[in-house]
Amino acid sequence: SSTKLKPLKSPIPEGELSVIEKSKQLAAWTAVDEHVLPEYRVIGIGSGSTVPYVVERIVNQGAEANRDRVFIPTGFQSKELIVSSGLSLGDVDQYPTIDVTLDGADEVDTQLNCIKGGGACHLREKVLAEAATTFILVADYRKNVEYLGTNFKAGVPIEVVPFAYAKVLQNLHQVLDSPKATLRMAVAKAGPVVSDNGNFIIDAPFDVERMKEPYTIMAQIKMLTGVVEVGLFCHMARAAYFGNQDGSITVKW
Ligand code: ABF
Repeated sequence: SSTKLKPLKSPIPEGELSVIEKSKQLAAWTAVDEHVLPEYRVIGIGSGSTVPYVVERIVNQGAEANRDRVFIPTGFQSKELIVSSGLSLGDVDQYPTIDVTLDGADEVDTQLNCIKGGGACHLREKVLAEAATTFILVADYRKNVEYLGTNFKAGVPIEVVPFAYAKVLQNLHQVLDSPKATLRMAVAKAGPVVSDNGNFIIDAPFDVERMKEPYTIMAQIKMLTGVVEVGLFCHMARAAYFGNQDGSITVKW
């Protein structure tokens, strides 16, 4: 299902934010207004460039509203965002049950399956998504697609233990029909990207037909020995909020 809400008056005067940034902010502000309820005490904060608008809106709820709340990060960037925003930081080992987690996505299909992990944080993101009673996605209009792989061409992010990365690459090339799977390299080829958990990331493109069954792909990859987590989140999100170019909001649920 999906619906288009009436345009929410943009919170920023024209010209101060790009259209994409404004659409991220609209999605984030609307999602917070609808899902970060006054009685919620434990809130999961995801990664990426849309989530700062989530935190901005939560801070706007006021010191009183946030006084007894604790915020759980999905990684180093998310932790820095929580701390720099003056919100109370908690750990998922202290708070294994989370009221609501809000996070970005690289792409979301009509069934709310999504590709996540463009920022190499999908293991902790999936932990917080699973620990949450309600998991909400926020994104700009580019992420709102019918089938995964439509816009996001980098492939499915896969976190692997360094010891097994070559073996997993071989499995992906020769068994799971992803011949272009590659180890994600850091900027300027300084070496492989290393996740917050000390693991490597492989990006595995699949053809659009295969991406119509993301759960099947996720299960096949997850079974490969050495794989820690797959950046396909299937049947986990309660709703997805997309800001549109015209200032309206699309909600999928
Ligand atoms: C994070 O946000 C990652 O899973 C994903 O790669 C990223 C999306 O980034 P952005 O919000 O900047 O589009 O959740």
